[in-house]
Amino acid sequence: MGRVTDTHAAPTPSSFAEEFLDELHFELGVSRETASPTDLYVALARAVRRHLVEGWFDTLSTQLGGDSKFVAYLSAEYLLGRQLENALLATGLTEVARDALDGLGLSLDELSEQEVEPGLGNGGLGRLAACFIDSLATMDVPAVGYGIRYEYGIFRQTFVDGRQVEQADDWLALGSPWEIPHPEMAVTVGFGGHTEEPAGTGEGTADGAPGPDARQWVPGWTVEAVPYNYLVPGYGTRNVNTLRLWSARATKAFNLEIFNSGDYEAAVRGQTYAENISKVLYPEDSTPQGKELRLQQQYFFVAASLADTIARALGDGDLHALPDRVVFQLNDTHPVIAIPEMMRLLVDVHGLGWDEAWDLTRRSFNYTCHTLLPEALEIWSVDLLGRLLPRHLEIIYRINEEFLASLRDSGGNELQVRRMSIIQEQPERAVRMAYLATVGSTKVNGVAALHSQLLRDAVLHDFSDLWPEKFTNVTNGITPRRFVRLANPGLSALLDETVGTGWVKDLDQLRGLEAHAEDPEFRRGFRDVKAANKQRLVDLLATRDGLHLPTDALYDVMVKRLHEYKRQMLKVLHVVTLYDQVRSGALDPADVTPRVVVFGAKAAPGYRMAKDIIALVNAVAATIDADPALAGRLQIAFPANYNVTLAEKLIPAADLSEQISLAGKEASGTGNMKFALNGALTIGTLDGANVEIRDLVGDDNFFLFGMTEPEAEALGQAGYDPGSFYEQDPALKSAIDLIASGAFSHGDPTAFESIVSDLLWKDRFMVLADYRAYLDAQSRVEAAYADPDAWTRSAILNVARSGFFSSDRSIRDYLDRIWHAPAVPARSNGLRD
Ligand code: CR6
Repeated sequence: MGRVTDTHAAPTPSSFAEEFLDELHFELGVSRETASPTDLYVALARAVRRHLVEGWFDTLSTQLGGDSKFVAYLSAEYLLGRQLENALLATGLTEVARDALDGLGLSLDELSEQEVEPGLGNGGLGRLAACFIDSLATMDVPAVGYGIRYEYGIFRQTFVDGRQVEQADDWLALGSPWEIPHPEMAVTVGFGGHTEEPAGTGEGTADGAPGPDARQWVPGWTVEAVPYNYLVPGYGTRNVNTLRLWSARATKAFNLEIFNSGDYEAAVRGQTYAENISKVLYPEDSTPQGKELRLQQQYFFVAASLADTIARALGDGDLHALPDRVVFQLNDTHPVIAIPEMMRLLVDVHGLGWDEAWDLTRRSFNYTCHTLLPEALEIWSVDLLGRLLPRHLEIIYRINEEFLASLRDSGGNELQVRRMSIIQEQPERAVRMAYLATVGSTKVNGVAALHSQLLRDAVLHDFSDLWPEKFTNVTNGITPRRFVRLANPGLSALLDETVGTGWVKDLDQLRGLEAHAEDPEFRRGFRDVKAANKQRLVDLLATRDGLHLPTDALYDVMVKRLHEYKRQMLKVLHVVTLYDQVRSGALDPADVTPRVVVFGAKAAPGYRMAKDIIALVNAVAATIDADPALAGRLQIAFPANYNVTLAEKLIPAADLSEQISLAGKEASGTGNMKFALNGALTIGTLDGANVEIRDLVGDDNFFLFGMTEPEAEALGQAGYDPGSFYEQDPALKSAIDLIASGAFSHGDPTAFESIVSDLLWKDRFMVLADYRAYLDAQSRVEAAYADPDAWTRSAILNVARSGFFSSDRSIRDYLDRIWHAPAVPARSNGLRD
């Protein structure tokens, strides 16, 4: 880095301006006159980053020096969102930077807009990981987030003729000022090859000699994992934690061998092959595809992270101290190959006996399950695993053998043994990663109370019978820094005035708002904030998407990945019904509550039905737009490429939050929490964390509808017939017939045939069964919205009572129930003195 920055003296606009220009001139090598907006942004980001580094050094030296325990969060996804504003907030430099830039004739807000968000995740799971590392840093917990530095994150979505088209997300194209690469710290990761007897087997000595259970893995090829550090600043603390993302690079040996054989082209091909590993994020949310490259990605980052963790936790220390020094959290099944990898390290590399190694491994790992859909539980064929990771497959077999033997010993019958086997036999032999995770972990948690209950009762029922104490719940949360403080400055100012500024770190303080829900003055202020947020959104969507939207309408928002279980179709049927009723004269347009229905959703590129639903939403939007009868009354806005950046503008503008999944299918949801905390009322089913939201905000302030999970289950058991709902409800029949008639597809009745026939004949997620209840609930929404004062009161109570959904609380729960890793506040090290 160019010059030493004196971070002891509080930065002033002029010292900050100097740092900014230093970066621009001496690091980027461009002058003020020739700098592009991107150059200016990058210089700004780097100037801000300087102010994180000292806290980061202090954090590292405090944590590494002592004998504290640290959390290693293993996650294949981190959906970070933009970094600049968050870093400014954490360093308290927002106003200094703004003034500094003003003085140079530049605008902080305009430069912030240049940042391309790192979209290294698909949806809720990746965003949860990002919220968790924010909370860990804020709470001074020693923690490292480990993951993959995908060269291409989640695709950019555009619409062509209303259909989704994916474009590569080259987020690194203009440089990435937030990362610090360390090629000199690369870790070698092996793949393929075979296993053999190690030399000197049976000697079982310490110091790395092979123990009695050791095998020697001779990989067929290797790649290097290069760490890239991202600084994760805590809010209101000196602490700056690390997010370490691994990037794949070809090893020299890998290339040389082929190169020496004279085939230059093959050598380069090899390099490309190796580097493919971290090339692209798989765009499936919840439903994995089981591709070989995906398993390579998983093992790649896990192997590098474990090597790193052991070095960090133990240095040259005693392996037996491992569970006291580090606790691994497996974010879903994606990193579960870490369990056999840890066994391999302990048994084959460090010479521990099997039983001892297994004890240490189990005590160090914990597993979070994020799903209820059976198709979302990862399974790897033994064929593929054996080819890619032969030693790991042997280890998994032995883990399974011993586990099944223990089941039989304790009287388990063969049926039970078969059900619980880590290896499934049909339709092909494959490893059930969720079972491996459960057997190899101390604690298994679900992500909302209902979800954890269903894990115990259904998905992992046999295991919870066997080990009831292993199962626990940690309800998800969201960071109030990004999703309230930064996303909703108007509300934040109002909160500061009303309950003080402590809420940003202690969200329970929002309770103090309750008393003000009855105060007309406060309500007016609250309403003004919502109106300003709508205006901000309308302005943004006008420039971003060319949409023309009213501000004086109910903003009804459904943003999340497109998935049948989330039931965007139910929302479409509601809109189509309104349109249909106006069209047929059954409903006077003057009686329609002015409403803007906002959708935001990406579909997995190979998910046909999801893409058809996107096309239908756009088609309905266009048809309604073209109909003067609905002008100013009903409109659909579907901005393309929903991402974290857009969410930060959309959520604060919402009046109504759509959380309408079939009960028993959405593990938790986290968007639901963001909306409630920004003063939207939820219309929702009793699913995931909706249950807890409703318990907390009160039934009067929540629009509940639809079947409960046991009801949906019973209907399925009884033989669900969607056609009977269609036949019995004229409005539903008419809406579906309208879609089938081609009314939204220029008269082409085939355009949405796949959707219509699926609804009528299959409807796996029971959209039709909940249609009537949903429409009734929407009528209750309209009635409530007609009374602005009562609505505002409910919205205020939603904010006041949702403090529980801070990710700080989630982390506290993880600490108390699972991790037991005390906070270690960073001590100033006087590094620059
Ligand atoms: N798709 C769940 O479906 C949950 C998040 C985070 C999900 C969602 O309900 O809120 O995880 N699951 O826990 C998976 O990704 C497997 C998700 O984001």
